[in-house]
Amino acid sequence: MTNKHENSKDQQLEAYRVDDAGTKLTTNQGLRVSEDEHSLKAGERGPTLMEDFHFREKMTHFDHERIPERIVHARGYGAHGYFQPYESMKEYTSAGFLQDPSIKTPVFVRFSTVAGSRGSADTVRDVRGFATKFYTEEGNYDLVGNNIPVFFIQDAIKFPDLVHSFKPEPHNEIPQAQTAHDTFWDFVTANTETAHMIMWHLSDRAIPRSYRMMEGFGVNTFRFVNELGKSHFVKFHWKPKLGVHSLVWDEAQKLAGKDPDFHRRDLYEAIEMGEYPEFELGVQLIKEEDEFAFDFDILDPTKLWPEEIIPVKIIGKMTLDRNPDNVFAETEQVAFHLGNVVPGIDFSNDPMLQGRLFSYTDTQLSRLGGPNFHELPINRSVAPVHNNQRDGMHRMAINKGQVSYHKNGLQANAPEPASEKDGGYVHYQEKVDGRKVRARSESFKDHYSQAILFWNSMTEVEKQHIIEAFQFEVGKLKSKEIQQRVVDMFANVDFRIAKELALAVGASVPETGNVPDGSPASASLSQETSVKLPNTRKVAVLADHGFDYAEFTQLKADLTGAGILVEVVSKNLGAILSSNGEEVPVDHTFLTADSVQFDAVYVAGGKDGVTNLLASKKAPAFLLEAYSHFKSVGAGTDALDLLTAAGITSQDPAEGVIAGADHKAFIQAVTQARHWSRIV
Ligand code: HDD
Repeated sequence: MTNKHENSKDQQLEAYRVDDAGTKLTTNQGLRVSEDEHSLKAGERGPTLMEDFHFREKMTHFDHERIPERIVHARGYGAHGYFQPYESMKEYTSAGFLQDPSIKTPVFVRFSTVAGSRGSADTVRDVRGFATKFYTEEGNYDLVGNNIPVFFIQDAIKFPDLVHSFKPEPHNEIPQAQTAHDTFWDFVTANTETAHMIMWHLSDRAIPRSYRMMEGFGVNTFRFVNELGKSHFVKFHWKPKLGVHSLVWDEAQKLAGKDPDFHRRDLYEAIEMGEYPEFELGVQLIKEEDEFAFDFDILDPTKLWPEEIIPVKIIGKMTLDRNPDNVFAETEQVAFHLGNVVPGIDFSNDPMLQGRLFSYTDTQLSRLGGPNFHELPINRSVAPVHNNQRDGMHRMAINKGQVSYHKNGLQANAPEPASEKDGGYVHYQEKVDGRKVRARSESFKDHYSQAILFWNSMTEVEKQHIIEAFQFEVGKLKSKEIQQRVVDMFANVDFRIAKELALAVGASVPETGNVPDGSPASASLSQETSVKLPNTRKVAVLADHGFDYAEFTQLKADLTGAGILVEVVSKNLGAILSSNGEEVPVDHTFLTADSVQFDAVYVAGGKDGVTNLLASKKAPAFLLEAYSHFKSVGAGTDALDLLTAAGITSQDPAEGVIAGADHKAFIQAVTQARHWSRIV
């Protein structure tokens, strides 16, 4: 079902789209150009002439093609879509787009990494940004979140320090898009409020399998206000329909070289093939009067609200169904700001939220070159814009008339402030009483209990990954002193972390851990309980001349029938010939593709085909690498030799090793994604 709201942004963007197909080349002044390969010269071998306006215009524009990248979240990728509520949220908020389940609101989402430059790799260990712009009929509403529900620091004034510590070190600009260096861990150990977020940062959450398979969180505490003026504190969640899944670290590092665009490619391709990513919107709500009812401060952004205590209410779904036409115009120029709210949504006194409210608009002024960035097509509200702001760089609106001030008599006081009943935004009238102090509340002083909660909630495999991530990150440090400080700090979370880290980096093992017994766990924090689906999982089928065509065709039908994507990898591109003379096109060679780009690997059946695969060393290596990343490995009839050549036992096979052309079992294994029992 479509409605006028759903298409409002697309229709607005249509006015700005340019299609160059079938057109004549012109200058920016509309003058047709007769020639575009030679500059205007005094003689064929002579100097270029000043009067060559075409050369000058082309070159000047090129010279200024780049704009400053975002100071954080520089590398990102976006998509259009829509949001639709499941039910009216009238009881809690007057926000128009949350009232009517029949109304679809257009959205634009930008996913990002935080630390790296615009050209860095997608699969680095990092927090992922998850920013959503809702183009509502009441103006733009921006939900600017991350894929981790808490943050490193408690007060926005420390954000520049945090960012300086994780960016490449200033004296040599090394390392790119990594936190495994001295300045970051120096900051962490000097600012122990980071402990909880560090646990998430070193967990599998920081190496997602796909943007489509990660959660999103608004992080800060906001307010919902209903039409009667009643307020609830609210935290926002995005829950992916495909479940929450991750890469393994070795795979993530290899992907950073083999396919630095892994996540953007995944998102782009899924949308192009109609596999639209879906995320449900959830809210946790706390009554205003319960502000102090918990053993943590609900305004502290280093704390989550355990879902067992404050359940997540699922209130709607976002579907991303269209790739941008132009990444620069849309994804790069989009400007988010969590101060972009609509009536019914308001702020809390969370000291990080308060500081963020300044930073986002401010940063766009230098990034997008002046105060008119709201007029860029991707940033334009679909609600009409009328005010007395004027001029500035690149102004596009042509405001008519004599009047540009308020109050006025010459234009009957228009544009006129709207009453609350008429949609005018009225701030929630929270009573505030306090002295001006540079201080932090006592209630923000607990830095460890939720780091412990997170650790307690992990499965054994997830704990192992966290310890290995500690060993990697801290093992890269040059300073022995900082290494020891990390060991000592995380002894406050778990003694095992401290001990295994100390052993790995040659630091002293602390006497004991400092953790209270019987501390709680929260089931929602582990990824292992997440939904597992076969949809859009990618399987590499290794095949060569002489493969069994009937079996291959059946395999492809069975896998694609389950929603799994199948790509053929062989020695050479072109087509491979089956034992009965049928042809199948090859998608990749062993040089152009690697096991890390797939979720599972299958060896096509057929004796001659397998013998041909065995002749190359590449096929067994491909298989073994997938196996070592705990992925499913399958083999068709007569294909066991390749598994044996790879060192993967075929007798008494390990979990996720499916021999004998058992397609059903293979699909189940692929759905499972990783087979952790193989960890020795
Ligand atoms: Fe931020 C960008 C998310 C804390 C200052 N932030 C930015 C983006 C996301 C977040 C997703 C990228 C938006 C896009 O795709 O264009 N930031 C967060 C979250 C935080 C957070 C979830 C913790 C709750 N940020 C934070 C603080 C400050 C900033 C404390 C400063 C006071 N963030 C910025 C910024 C950026 C930004 C400098 C850089 C580019 C931009 O805004 O547009 O203003």
